[in-house]
Amino acid sequence: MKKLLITSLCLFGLAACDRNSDNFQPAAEIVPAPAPVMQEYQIEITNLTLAQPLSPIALITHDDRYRAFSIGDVASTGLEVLAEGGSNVDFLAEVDLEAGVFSTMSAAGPTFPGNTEVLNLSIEGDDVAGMMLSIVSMLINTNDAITAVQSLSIENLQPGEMMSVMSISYDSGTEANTEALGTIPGPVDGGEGFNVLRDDLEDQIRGHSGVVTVDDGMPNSILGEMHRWDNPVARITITRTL
Ligand SMILES: [Ca+2]
Ligand SMILES: [Ca+2]
Repeated sequence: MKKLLITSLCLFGLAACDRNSDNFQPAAEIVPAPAPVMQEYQIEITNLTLAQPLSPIALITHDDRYRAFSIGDVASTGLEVLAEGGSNVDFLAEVDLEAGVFSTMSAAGPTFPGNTEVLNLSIEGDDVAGMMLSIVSMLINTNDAITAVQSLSIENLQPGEMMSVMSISYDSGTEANTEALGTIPGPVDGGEGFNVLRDDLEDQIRGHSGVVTVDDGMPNSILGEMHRWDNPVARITITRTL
């Protein structure tokens, strides 16, 4: 009996050993996820005008499927709100829904003449192929003038390198340039800003012809010669810092 019992235990033991061997799993090795590769950029926007504060800068990263606008376009409602009143909230909400848009950002406040707004952009991922920047802002002592940089490629910018471009002005075409009291949201007037109907005649985005002002014979203009500008409106410097 003893012998049989020993054999039986031995068989059981072998079986148990085999089973344990089959199921043996080494403790899972915990491999930390690789840290994301980051590209970092500093974007400086300098207001070159004498007396045209720029509304909070709207910054968009995207690829070639997106374009903020083209000459001859009818401005979207969001762009009309930005161009007449200076708020970029509706514009960026529209942009966020567009194909090819990676990110949107707004400056916290206006950029006053001579001042420089600094925005910092971090892009997560190991590839910036096709990456572009667009920037839109209103000249707020106007009826509906904007300045913009469109589809600026940053894909070849290496760490430590910088590039600089100038932005010109556009008429959003959503309001006649009456320069009249009550129609301009900037500090020269404190007027209404956005109005979907007011003097909405042209409905076509064009290069801006500039302002006339009371100093150059437009009697009802609340603007003076200080509010004129010659292009460019802003200098945009992009430095890749990482
Ligand atoms: Ca206009
Ligand atoms: Ca309008």
